[in-house]
Amino acid sequence: MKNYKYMKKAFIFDLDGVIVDTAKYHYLAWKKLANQLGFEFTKEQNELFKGVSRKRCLEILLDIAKIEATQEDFNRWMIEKNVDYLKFIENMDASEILADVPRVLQFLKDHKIPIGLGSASKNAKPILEKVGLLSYFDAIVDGNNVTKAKPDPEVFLLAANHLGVKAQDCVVFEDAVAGIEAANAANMTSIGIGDANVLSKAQFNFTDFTEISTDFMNDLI
Ligand code: B16
Ligand code: MG
Repeated sequence: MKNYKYMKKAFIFDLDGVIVDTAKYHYLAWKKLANQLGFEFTKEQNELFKGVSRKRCLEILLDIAKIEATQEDFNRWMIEKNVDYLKFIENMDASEILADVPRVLQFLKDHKIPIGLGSASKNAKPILEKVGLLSYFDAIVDGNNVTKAKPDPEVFLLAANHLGVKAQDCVVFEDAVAGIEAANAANMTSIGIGDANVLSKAQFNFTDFTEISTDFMNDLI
């Protein structure tokens, strides 16, 4: 007997921290820039950057170092960081996909459920291509398509729109607090991937996809 509370019609995935762990490459690129500007940037500080747009990350970085930049410096550092980041992700491949993500994607494909991406990254598409997952996605909404960053729901609402599904019929997988807030604000079912204490506003919590059973997925669809 179907649980009529759910019957979800589309699933939207965040990228960094959900499908792949690109946070470590973002960290290396931001650290390189920080060191070049004469200060240290720690892994703990990098936590603040998860799910946050590139522009906002640089603003936070400069705040940490109490550096006042001209618009010209700011723009140049944004470009430099991204050039370095692209070098770090150049050789990414399928081995970097987080555990059991392909199993859940395949489950959705097998059940003909539309799949979307909702990421803050402007590099989302090439990353999905490198790791060989691009063909799973029916809609990709990323940092190139939105004007408002998470926790604004724009990215997920746009993805639902592209998938042709009502917001309340969508499920979102997210690893960032701002992403969970965005999913909740969009009136979607939010699933936190990571530390349940940090992602306490999520409707469901899992440490990673290995904890997501087929029974659970069956209950949702
Ligand atoms: P880019 P997500 C986010 O990806 C990252 O978590 C965040 O650290 C990064 O600053 C942001 O993408 C922008 O990335 O510089 O590639 O445009 O978690 O929203 O998939
Ligand atoms: Mg993320």
